[in-house]
Amino acid sequence: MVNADRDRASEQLNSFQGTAAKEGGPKVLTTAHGTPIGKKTASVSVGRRGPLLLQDVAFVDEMAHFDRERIPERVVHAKGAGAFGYLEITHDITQYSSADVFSEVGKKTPLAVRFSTVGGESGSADTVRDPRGFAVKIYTEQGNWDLVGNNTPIFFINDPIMFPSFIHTQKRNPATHLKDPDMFWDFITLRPETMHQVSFLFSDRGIPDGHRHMNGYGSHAFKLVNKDGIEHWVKFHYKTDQGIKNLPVEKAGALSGSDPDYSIRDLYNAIEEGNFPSWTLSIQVMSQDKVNNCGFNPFDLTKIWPHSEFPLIPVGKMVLNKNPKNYFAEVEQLAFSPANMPPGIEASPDKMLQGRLFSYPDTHRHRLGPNYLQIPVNCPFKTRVHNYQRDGPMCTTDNQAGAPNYFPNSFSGPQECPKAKQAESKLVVEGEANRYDEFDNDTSQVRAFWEKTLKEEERQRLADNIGGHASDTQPFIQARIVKNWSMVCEDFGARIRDALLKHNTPKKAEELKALLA
Ligand code: HDE
Repeated sequence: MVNADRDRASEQLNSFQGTAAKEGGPKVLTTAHGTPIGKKTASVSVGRRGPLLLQDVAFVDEMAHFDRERIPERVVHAKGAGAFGYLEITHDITQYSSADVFSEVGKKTPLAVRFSTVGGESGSADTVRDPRGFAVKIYTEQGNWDLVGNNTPIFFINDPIMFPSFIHTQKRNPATHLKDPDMFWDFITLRPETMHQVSFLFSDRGIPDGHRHMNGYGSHAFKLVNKDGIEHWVKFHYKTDQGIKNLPVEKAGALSGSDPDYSIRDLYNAIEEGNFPSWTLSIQVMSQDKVNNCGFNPFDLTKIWPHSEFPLIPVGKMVLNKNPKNYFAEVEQLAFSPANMPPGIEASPDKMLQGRLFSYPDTHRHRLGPNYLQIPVNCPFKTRVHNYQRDGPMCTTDNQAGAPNYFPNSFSGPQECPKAKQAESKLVVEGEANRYDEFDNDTSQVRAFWEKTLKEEERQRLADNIGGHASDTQPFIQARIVKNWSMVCEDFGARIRDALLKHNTPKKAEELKALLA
């Protein structure tokens, strides 16, 4: 019986019981190899007081599996919530892309989504200040298309070689095993390209109110290719139809203690109640000509494409209408990769994207094993996989039975697809191979965010949030924060300085003043 006075997440077990009753009541308990178990609450012991016998197969079966329950959690984005639904195309963009998913207005394609925080472990609180992951896997008839984005259109860095170091600064200090603000702000201030994303992160949008009230961004530029081989560069945007809602800092802090799973619960309940969240998918489009004449590098992930110049073009609607039946099977094992793109959608030269094309499948092979694409939630079930890959741990399919395992062959093994060959764009590149470590000193987009996007009270909260968080760092790092943000705008830097002076101990405030004098 379901109790109406409790939320749907709390009532999950009652709801299972209701379904089981309709299906004839509880099933017979068995070992993993299917043998019925007569007594589950006692192991076989010699006499009342033990010892135990190794011949108690049911005990060994249970314990040995328990000993292996954990797989490595995601190194980033470990805490998350998943759901299922569909993408419905509402506008024709076949002039830009030949991808089957966009082929006709009204077309619906099933998908899986996972929202997440980034830095914390899988048991960490949902309401922390952190970017949110916004990963969408669309099961298209031409294979899976994964858009593995965040709730921000930009990122901290623009070269993937910096990513492990950057992430380490958000993790625990190697000796104390504590979060360490010195590590974070030291790195941030040594790499000024982070300022755009840090300014976004410490603004009100840095703590979304659950996962339903935030936007998602593909963030990188991608290339769309149409049926005639014409190419355009695009950015993908998922705008929430629920409206943006953020949590005030105090409420978020309180929730971290009282309901650390706030966002998971909110999403689960909304879907269970039939209040299906949705997002509007749009693209920004840039021609090659524009790329050549753009005042900034449009493939630099620390930059946005201004909407005034590159307006949103509507594409479709994403609706989430189904909760996972089992979290581990369908969410923990969900494996996204920006490298999963059907013909008609391709990578851009964005260095971060290029680095990610390698990193994600690599991580999945480590976390889930080389046959991770056979796991139902990862399997491109709208098509069939035919290739020359075989064997490996945990092969759970027929391993492509008797089909030839080498190519080329004369025995009807899978053949190349001329249409896919035709759809693939040609890439012309030239240049000197080098390690280009350059901050282009262009802070104009951060300044525009501060001056034009934010209202007065939002500006003050942003400066306070930075000052409050960074007041735990050493004065020499604080001085660098003020110096860097003053490069964006004198007013921005001055307000952070004031916030630091307010939050610092009197001794640190004096030291900071001396350093800035
Ligand atoms: Fe990720 N990222 N990332 N990332 N990322 C992972 O993949 C990585 C980046 C994002 O719900 C990992 O399966 C590198 C940008 C999301 O399962 C890992 C770089 C953006 C998720 C990984 C980046 C993201 C991940 C960890 C720098 C937004 C969660 C476990 C080049 C545009 C997906 C895993 C989910 C997860 C690597 C930067 C989004 C290690 C090397 C930029 C939403 O592979």
